[in-house]
Amino acid sequence: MYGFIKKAALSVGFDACGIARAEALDEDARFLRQWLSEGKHGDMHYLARNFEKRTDPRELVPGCKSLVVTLLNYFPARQQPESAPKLAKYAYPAVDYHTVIKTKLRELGQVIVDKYGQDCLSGEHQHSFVDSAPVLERRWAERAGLGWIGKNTQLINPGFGSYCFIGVLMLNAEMEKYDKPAPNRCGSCTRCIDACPTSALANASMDARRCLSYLTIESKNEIPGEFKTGFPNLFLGCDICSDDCPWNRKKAQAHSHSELRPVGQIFEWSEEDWLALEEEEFKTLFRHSAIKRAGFQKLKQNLKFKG
Ligand code: B12
Ligand code: SF4
Ligand code: SF4
Repeated sequence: MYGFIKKAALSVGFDACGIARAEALDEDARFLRQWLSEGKHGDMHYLARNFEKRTDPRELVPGCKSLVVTLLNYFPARQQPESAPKLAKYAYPAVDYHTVIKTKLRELGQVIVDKYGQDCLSGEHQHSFVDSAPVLERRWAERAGLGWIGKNTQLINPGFGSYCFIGVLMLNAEMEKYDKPAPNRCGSCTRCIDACPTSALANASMDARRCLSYLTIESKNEIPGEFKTGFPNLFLGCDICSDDCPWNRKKAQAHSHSELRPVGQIFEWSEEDWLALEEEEFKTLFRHSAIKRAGFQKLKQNLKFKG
């Protein structure tokens, strides 16, 4: 079953797949509790909910015995011009990655059910997850041998770096074997910590309240004035600590997933074009895109936030 699932994941279009045994993440639970108690999650209150489910997948999906973890490389072949305000690369595709990955996970689930029967999935529960459920996806990817969690808190795959989305399929079946966690290969490097313009990273952990990705996407409030000095030329998400990581510099390779085709305009538009963008056009152009999550008003606010 182990070998069949790993092959099937590649055949539905994922770039890598690993399988981990379902168990409680006790060490992560301790870390997460502390992280939350320090308020490092900011206004992302959902991270404090469902603590038991978040730290033990068997609480989320009763009967879960194995986690099939998949990676989808999203490093783009083309990037925005240097002079334009930057979107993080995850937001380039015209179709939101949640939709793309959910579709592939469903296909994978079906291939597994066709071969091993419906009992592989637990009853009426949801089985496939990407981003929006209480699942510690990076830790599970690490446990499934797909890479390690770097000092920038990103999952780094030794073959193609960290520009990859993580998907998880929970199964009601034991495997004959499981993958082993990959060793951490950050070594003495501190490039991500040094590159972060807001000092959001320390001790392989993040204070999300200081992260530009949080401030430009997740936070409902205006970006605090203290970040004005040296604010980089970006307006939605942040890739600075990923761009600077030597593993991405050496290993990132352009994806060839047609489902992740970018919105063409992002390569043409200057700052003036972004500022002139009206809500109706925004809604049409980005109707299926991950940019929608931040919303038009937030995008405009971010564009105007300058030091
Ligand atoms: C909340 C969230 C954010 C927040 C907070 C980020 C953070 N570091 O927690 C914000 C908005 C800042 C964010 C930003 C980004 N995100 Co985000 N985010 C998430 C989300 C929804 C939950 C993450 C979470 O649980 N955070 C809580 C912290 C405490 O958990 P954690 O960092 O995973 O740490 C756990 C372990 O690593 C461990 N741990 C961590 N540090 C330490 C230290 C010690 C000593 C110990 C013992 C344990 C330990 O304990 C923790 C609890 O288990 C996940 C999806 C998911 N459900 O997992 C996506 C996810 C992590 N994000 C993703 C992406 C792509 C991004 C961005 C690149 C987007 C962008 N370009 O702007 C940036 C990257 C910023 C960065 N440097 O991490 C991808 C990551 C892919 C990858 N290769 O790693 C995910 C997995 C979504 C997906 N399905 O693909 N994100
Ligand atoms: S994403 Fe940007 S702001 Fe957030 S930790 Fe990385 S470099 Fe810092
Ligand atoms: S920049 Fe260096 S320390 Fe940071 S994640 Fe990459 S290898 Fe690790």
